[in-house]
Amino acid sequence: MKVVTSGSAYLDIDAYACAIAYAELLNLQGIAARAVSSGPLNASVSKTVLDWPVRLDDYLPEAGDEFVLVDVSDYEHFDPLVVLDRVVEVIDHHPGFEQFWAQKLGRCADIRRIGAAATQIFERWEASGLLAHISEQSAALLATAILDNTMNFTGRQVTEADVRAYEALRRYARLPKDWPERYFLECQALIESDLGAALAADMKRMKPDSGLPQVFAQMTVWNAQALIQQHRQTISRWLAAQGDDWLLNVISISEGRSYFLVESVISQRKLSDLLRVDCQGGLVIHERSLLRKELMAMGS
Ligand SMILES: [Mn+2]
Repeated sequence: MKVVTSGSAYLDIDAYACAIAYAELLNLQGIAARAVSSGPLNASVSKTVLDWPVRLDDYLPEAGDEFVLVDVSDYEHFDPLVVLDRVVEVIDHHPGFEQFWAQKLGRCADIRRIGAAATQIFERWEASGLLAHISEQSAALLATAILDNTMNFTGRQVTEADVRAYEALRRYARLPKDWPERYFLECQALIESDLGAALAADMKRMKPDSGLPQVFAQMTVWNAQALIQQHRQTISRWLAAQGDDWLLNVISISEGRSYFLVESVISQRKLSDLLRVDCQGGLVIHERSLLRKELMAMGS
C-alpha cells in the first residue's frame, strides 16, 4: 500500500487536497493508495469543504507500506506515522530540503518554488492522461488549495502554472465564478467567531534586537477593512494583554494590501523607522501585502 500523507502539526487545505487527490490518481492507475493523516485540520479546511462528500482514509500503515509525502519535505515535521526509510516520493513547494531528497530519491523528489503543491498534483493528473476522470471533489479540493496557498493569486510565489491549474480544475470542479470570495469570506467568518484563537494561532515573539515590535501577530482575511472596523477594540485589547509593544499585520486578500494595527507609541516608532510611514492613529494601510517574514528581513 502507498500511504499519501503530509506534515505533523496540522493539515491545511493544500496538504489535505494533495493527499486525497493524489491517492485518487494512484488508485485509478492501479496502484493501491490511501490518503492518511494523524494531524488535525486547520481553519483553511472550511465548513463547506468539509461538507463535500470526500474524506481522508481511515487506515493505519502496516509493515511493508510505502510513503508519499505531499506539501512537506522537512523530515523533522512530517506525520509521525511515516517511516523515513520507506518514503518513495516527495511532492512539495517548501524550500530547504531539496538536496537531501534529490540524493535519496533522485527524480522521485519533486520540490519546486510554486504557489501550491496542489498545482504539482494537478500536473500529475494531466501527465497521466486521466484528468477527464478526476472526481468533482478532488478537483474542487485542489482548486481551493491553490486559491488558499496563493492568497487568490496575490502571493509572492504564484506562477503561471498555478493560474493554469486553477482554471482547468475550476471547470472539472464546477465551482461557481464567485467561489474565491465565498471561500475566503467563510474562512474570515470563522476567524471572526473566535478572534483570540486566530490571533494566538499566528503570533510570534520577536527578538529584542529585531527592530520590530516584540509581539507580532498576523492574520489573512478577505476584507481587512471590514474586520478592523468591526473588531478593532477586541483585537487591540487581546494584543495589549500580551505586552505593550505589539503589531498586527492583517493581509487583505481582496485588495492585495496589508493593514497594520499598531497602537502604542513605542511600536509605532519601530514601524515608522522600518516603513518610513506615519503611524499616528494606529492604523497603517500598505499598498501591497507584506508578510511578516518580509518585514523581518527588512528589520535585520
Ligand atoms: Mn502548500
